[in-house]
Amino acid sequence: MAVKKFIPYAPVGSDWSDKERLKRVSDHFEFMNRRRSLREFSSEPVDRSIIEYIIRTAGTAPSGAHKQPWSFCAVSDPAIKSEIRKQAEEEEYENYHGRMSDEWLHDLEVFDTDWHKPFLEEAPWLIVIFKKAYDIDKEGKKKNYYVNESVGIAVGMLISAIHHAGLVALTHTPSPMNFLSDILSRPENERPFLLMPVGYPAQNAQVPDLKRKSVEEIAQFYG
Ligand code: IYR
Repeated sequence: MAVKKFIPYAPVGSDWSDKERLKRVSDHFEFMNRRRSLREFSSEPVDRSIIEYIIRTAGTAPSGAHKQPWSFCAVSDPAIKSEIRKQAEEEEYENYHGRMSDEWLHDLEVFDTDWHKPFLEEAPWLIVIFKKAYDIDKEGKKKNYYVNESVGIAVGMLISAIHHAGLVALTHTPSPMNFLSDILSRPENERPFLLMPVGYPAQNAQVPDLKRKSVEEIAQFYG
């Protein structure tokens, strides 16, 4: 039997008034609503300590049975970035020349994307997120639970921490992306989940003119 050990929860904000709470939550919404995915990065360096804190924040995410089934590989080495770009572009070339359906290509028109991925070299950091399908210890394989949900939540928190730092990112999923395991020499139990260039926006960077769904469109209240 595992030992059950509980400690007191240290509550946050128990002394806030409703007014204060509403102000905080609406300010936070306005702040998060300014986040955009970018494809144009400045090559200005970002301190490793900033990236470390962003990853620490992602590591506070909840996970199935608290297994924390994630691994964040932060790459700033130009030779590794260049190899990642080369192999990602090889896959993306195939995607844009036959592997993606006409409907998919049509849906991507507003983003003006193609198989070229210069941001994979221009951004000062690439954070490659791996999910751990299972863990391995001295006794052998150990099960992880709700791995996609857990890693998805952690990446959401990573994105939010990147925005909080005044940096920008792109959630990029070259497909297939097994090449990332080889380039970064990841163990057999880790599978690539997302590739995220992180840095400052390029000067005069542009983003597509997208609209977000309203709360009425995304929420249903019962009671
Ligand atoms: N992976 C390709 C295509 C692509 C797919 C989706 I879904 C996007 O939201 C954007 C792009 C690429 O990165 O170009």
